Amino acid sequence: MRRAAIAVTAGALLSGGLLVNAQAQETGTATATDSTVEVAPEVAPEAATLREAAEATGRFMGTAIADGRLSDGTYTGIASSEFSSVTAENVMKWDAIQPSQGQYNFAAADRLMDFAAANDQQVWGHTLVWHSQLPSWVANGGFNADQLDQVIQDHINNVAGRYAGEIAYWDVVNEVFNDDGSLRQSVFLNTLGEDYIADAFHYAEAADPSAKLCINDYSTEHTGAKSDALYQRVSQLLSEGVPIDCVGFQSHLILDQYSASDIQANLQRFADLGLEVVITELDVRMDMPADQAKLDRQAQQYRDVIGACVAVTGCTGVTVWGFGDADSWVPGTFPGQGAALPWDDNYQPKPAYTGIMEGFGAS
Ligand code: 9MR
Repeated sequence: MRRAAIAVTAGALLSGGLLVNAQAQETGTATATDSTVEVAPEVAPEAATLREAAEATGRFMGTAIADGRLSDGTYTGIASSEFSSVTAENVMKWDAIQPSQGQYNFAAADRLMDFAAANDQQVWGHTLVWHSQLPSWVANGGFNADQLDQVIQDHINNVAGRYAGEIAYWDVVNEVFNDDGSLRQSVFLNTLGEDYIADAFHYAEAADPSAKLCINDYSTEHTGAKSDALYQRVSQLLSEGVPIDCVGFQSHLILDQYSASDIQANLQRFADLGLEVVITELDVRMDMPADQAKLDRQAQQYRDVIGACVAVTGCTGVTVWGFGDADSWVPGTFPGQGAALPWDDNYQPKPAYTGIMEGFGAS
C-alpha cells in the first residue's frame, strides 16, 4: 500500500479524516505549516477485494463459512477471493464434531481446512467450550466434576490437537457471560465452578501451542456491564498466568444502534491489556423490507465499526458472520429482520461492501 505522507490544504478534511477534494498531493517531506496539515496515514490504498483492503492495514478480513455452500461456485468464488480468514460457522462445534462420546466427525471441519489451505486463508476455530450446540450426552450426562473435566480435556485434545499448527485462533470459550455480567449457568459452571474457563485455556494451550487462544462473546463490543465483566475476567486470567491471547467481540449489531467511538474505546482498553482484539461475527440486521436508505445507513455502520477496529493497533481483524444474506442466521432467529450482510440474497454486493472497503481506508 502507499504510505507516503500527504500535504493537504487545511479545511479539506472531514473530522473522520476523509479527503473531500482533490487538493491532496503526495510528498515525502511535507511538514505542517499554517496552511497545510500532515496526515500521513490517510492515503487510501486501491484495493480490488476486501482482503486486499484489510491487508493494506495489516489486518485480516474473514467470513464464517457455511459448509453446505462449499459446493456452490458463486459462493466459493466470493469466499476465496474476498476473504483472508475463514471461521467454521457450525462444523467445529461440539454437537457437530463429537456428537456422542468418543465419536468424532471431522469430515466437514477437514473440508474447511482444505478450503482455507487452497485459498491461502487462515482458519479461526469456533468453538471448543460453549453451552449451546452442546450434545445432550454432555449437557445431561450427569458427570461429576472430575468426569466432566476429563470430558472437556478429551474434547479439546482431540479437536484442537487434530488441527494443531494449522489453526490461527481458537475461540476456547464462547458466551460465558449473562447480559448483566454474571457468569452464565451451564453444565460447565454448575459442575466445575468458574475454574473451567481457565482450565479450558490450559488444555487448549497444551493441545495446540501455536494457536492464539481467545474468549468470545456478544453484546460486549460497547462498554457496559457485560463488557466490564469480560474486562475484569480477562484481567484476572492474565494475572493468573492463563494463556489467553485475544478477545473476540462478536458484534451482531442492529441497524442504527451503535456508537463507533464507544466501540473504539472499548476495543482499546482490552488492547491495552496486551491482548489482540478482533471483531469476530459482524453483521448489521434491520427490519425488513430493506430499502435504499436503510442499506446506505448500514454501509455507514459497517464503515464506522471497521474504522473503529482500524483505529486500534491491537485490533487485528474483522470477520463477518457469513457474507450473503441468503445464508444469514438472522431471519431464522429474529423473524421480520434480515439483510444483515454485505452481499444480498443473490450474492450481489450491497452498499455495505463499499462501507467495509472505506472502513479499511480503501478506495
Ligand atoms: O450462525 C450459526 C447458526 O447457523 C446456528 O444455527 C446457531 C446455533 O446456535 O449458531 C449460529 O452462530 C452463532 C455463533 O456460533 C456464536 N455466536 C452467535 C452466532 C449466531 O447465533
